[in-house]
Amino acid sequence: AYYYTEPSRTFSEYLLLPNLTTKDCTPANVSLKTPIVKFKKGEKPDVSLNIPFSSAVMQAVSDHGMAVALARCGGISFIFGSQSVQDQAEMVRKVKGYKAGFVVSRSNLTPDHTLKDVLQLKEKTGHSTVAITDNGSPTGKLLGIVTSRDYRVSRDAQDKRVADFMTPFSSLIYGKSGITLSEANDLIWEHKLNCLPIVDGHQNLEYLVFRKDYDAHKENPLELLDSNKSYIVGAGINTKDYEERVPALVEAGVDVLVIDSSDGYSEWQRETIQYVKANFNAKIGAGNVVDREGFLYLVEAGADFVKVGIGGGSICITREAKGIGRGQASALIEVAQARDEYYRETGIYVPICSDGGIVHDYHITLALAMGADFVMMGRYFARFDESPTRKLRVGNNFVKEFWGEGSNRARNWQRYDTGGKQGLLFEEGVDSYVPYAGSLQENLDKTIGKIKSTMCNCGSLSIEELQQKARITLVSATSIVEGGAHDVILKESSLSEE
Ligand code: MZP
Repeated sequence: AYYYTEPSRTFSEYLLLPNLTTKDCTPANVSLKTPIVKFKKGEKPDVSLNIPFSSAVMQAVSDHGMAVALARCGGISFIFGSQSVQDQAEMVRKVKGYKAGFVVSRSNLTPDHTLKDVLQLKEKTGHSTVAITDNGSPTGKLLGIVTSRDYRVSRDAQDKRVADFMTPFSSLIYGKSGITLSEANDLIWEHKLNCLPIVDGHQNLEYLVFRKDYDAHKENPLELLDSNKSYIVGAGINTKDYEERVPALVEAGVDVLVIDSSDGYSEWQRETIQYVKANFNAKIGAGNVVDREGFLYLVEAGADFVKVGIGGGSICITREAKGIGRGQASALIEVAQARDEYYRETGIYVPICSDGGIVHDYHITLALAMGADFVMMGRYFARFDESPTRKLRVGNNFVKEFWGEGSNRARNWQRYDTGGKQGLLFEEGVDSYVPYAGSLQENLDKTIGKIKSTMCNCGSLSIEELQQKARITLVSATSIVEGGAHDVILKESSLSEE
């Protein structure tokens, strides 16, 4: 056997040291844009994200609802593959069908309502809507609602609805213009117009809706309308039924595929990647791996990105059940070094995704600093309204259900299969609850705020800069204690004692 001399380590064993923060290094100037598929030096990746977040390929996390919500915030969901090919393709189709930018609908909302009210209305009516607020936050004043293509109202009624709805907001509505939405967008940006473009089902502009006090510099409604484009979505596949699953997903419009497996260093994965590359013009990630050899094997097989992590997931008992895995930080550091070396030698940059084991928000910043281009999270997203599971009351707390793909509940045997008899012989995941945490957007805003602030402490305005400049130190067990509140009597606990 080969013995590693260093123990394998987790994120909580590391801290970042601050670098000089220059005056222009403010959270507002930080960009979290990141590539998720490979690209050649000097070129741009075909698919990138505005925030380095992806939601896990899990029944309890990534359905079409989560996918739309996360894509709207700039991330991506990978729709779970442990369901029939038809059901998974249908979910992808639903996400791609959420084409925003068609009709402004009438509702009982007034300018005093907030995005929260819109979300409640959306839940009640089931309409797919994008709400536009004056400062982009849920508490901002509502400027308008844009519904999707499938919002059915007759032509006349629709016109009336637009007019009625916009009356409280608008100072002016221009009638039919005969230009396309993208032409309109160019005009709007060139002239910095304070307006919303409304288009018909053929993407031709029907109205420009203006609001007197609308400040186009504060918020870019066109970005929220994501123009002429649908939301980005990924989907998980396995190494067993890919010849049936991949064509259906591609046909449904999926943007990125990923082979979902607890151990990706296998000939099964190489064959799957090669099948996809030979038959489709599709992007495909592979994994999971925890070392240099696994990374290079998948890259040479043609993977567009590689997922890192075995056994660190919150619901995962693989390490206990089988004794394989590696501390997430050690795995990531080694794979990132292999990726950088590969880039220097070939000029091809292969993004890596740190998957599983993120517990605190700062773990995300650490993962990025250690070389991850984006992270994948299950537990984090499972806590929100948008995850597909039930919200329950346990004692005095609200919780959401969250179960592993290797649990008896999910029975995703393909994820753990190493050949041989089909079926799940033993469990590698648990069925659990996570504390309910509210809406995705509110929580993401906070997490992103923390990441950007830490990046400023590290003097970095982009993920790439953070990766180059970060100074990371190991912490001793005693100094971890020093990091929390200590040697004080916390007010909350002393009050509850009374
Ligand atoms: P976490 O964000 O909840 O800590 O981890 C989520 C990750 O755990 C998933 O993306 C996947 O890689 C992994 N996972 C999913 N199910 C299991 C299991 O049942 C698992 N063992 O390990």
